Amino acid sequence: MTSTPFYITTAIVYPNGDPHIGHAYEHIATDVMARFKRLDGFDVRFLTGTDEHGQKMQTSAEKLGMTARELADQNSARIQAMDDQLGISYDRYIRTTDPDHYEASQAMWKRMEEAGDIYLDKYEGWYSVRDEAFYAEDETEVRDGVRYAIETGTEVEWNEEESYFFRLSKYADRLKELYATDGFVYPESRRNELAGFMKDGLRDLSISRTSFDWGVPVPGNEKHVMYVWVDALTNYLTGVGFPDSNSDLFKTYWPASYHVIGKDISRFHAIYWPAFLWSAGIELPKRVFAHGFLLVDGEKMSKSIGNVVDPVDLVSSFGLDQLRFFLLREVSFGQDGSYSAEAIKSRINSDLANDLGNLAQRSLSMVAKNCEGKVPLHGAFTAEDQAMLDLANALYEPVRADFDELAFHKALERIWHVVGEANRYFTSQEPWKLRKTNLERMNTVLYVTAEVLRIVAILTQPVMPTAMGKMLDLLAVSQDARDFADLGQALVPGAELPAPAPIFPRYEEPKEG
Ligand code: ME8
Repeated sequence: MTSTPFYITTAIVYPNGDPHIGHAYEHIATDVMARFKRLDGFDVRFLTGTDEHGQKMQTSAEKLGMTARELADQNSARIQAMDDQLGISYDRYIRTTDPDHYEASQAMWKRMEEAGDIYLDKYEGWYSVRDEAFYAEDETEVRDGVRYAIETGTEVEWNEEESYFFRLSKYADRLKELYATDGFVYPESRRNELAGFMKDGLRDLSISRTSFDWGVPVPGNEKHVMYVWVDALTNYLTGVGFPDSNSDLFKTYWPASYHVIGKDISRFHAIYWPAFLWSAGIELPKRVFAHGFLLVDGEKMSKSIGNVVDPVDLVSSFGLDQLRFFLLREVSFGQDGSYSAEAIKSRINSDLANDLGNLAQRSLSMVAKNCEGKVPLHGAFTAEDQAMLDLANALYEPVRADFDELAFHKALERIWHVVGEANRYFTSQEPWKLRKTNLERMNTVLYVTAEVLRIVAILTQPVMPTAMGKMLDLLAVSQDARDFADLGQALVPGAELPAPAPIFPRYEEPKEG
């Protein structure tokens, strides 16, 4: 049986500065989804990388006395190193300076040109280098003599140059129809924002620049480089072998199942991108999910406030799986959420150390001492035993439905509800007393608890791959019995178990000095 393809992407990061926890958040969430789908039997392709062209990169490099390429090389490597430290299981790390990406971007341009959608004119208007975006006059405001984009608060500058334009206006009705008949953009609240943006129709879009040269050359007119978003969006196609649309890679994985992006770039993904693809005669991705922003202690991260959080530091302080769990459990993916050191410590100590870690430690150390270190031989299940097992066995379907909507926090809440029930079950059955009065009952309670731990660990692997892998080791679940298709394969009584070891230590403040 061939498995269903699932192609998922993150936004590609501008390597003009240090990667921060907002990038880590998006990459972790997308990684969790990729891992979930692999365990669920899908044929997954996962793309992430860096967006290296444009005026922002060129200006940042000049300030540092470097070339744009030097800055891109240096920071792209740092972002990839961050991803590796975060356990991001990408299949390709794309850099928009990769030669095959130049080829893909130029092929995309030619297709849009052949469709009659590109013409040469002059651009006169406002541009924000920080956002790499054009703004109409009524989208800007002047404060203290400086003009800013209202939506993002970034400074804009006046631009006047010869430029190629894309006939975006032609696609306004088709876009409105897309939102009306098909979900396309999620969560739904973002769709309303986009409809607002399009209410007065759409202006044609300037898609090339002549005032700097750090970009993909426009085919046939090398005085121009492409507007960075034209080449940036095309990365999703390069990642599956475009322009060779007959390649196995392209035929298997395009259209993408999900583009995961932040809410600030939904305009580019939900308006420009579908229009470019229609023009080029290429199918649209199935869904764009625009997640919320991660704030730090409730505030927007910024270098001037000095509250930019380095994800690699968080991994050293709290542990990787702990960080991954925290980010997905704490924040509803479609909405803004906040990171704080207090919040992560509290999740580590309550959800991980107390609820799951303690249950595993208490039950498995009893098994080690009283059941010869083997999966206990259980007796007949009582109504309570059966109810506990049924609760755990019923998790898969709704958890899968939550994941299909990228509702990670809901899935984890559901799983942790069962962990809570398992703690109550364990405490109320008092196996430590049964040890003296009814060994068969003790064995059964320990078996049921271990079986619940197995199901919880299998389902939680995408979020905490290392810790859940350890938990499955402790339960002697073999490597080839850890997919969701194996959820129904209950633990075999009598199987030898390794010595128990704690999985989630409590967070303790580091000692002074
Ligand atoms: O926008 N919380 O790059 P980028 C959550 N190169 N997500 C955040 C965030 C925060 N505080 N800050 C940024 C770009 N992000 C373009 C993308 S895609 C073809 C080109 C998210 O480095 C942001 O929303 O500014 C985006 O999805 C990603 O990080 C990269 O941001």
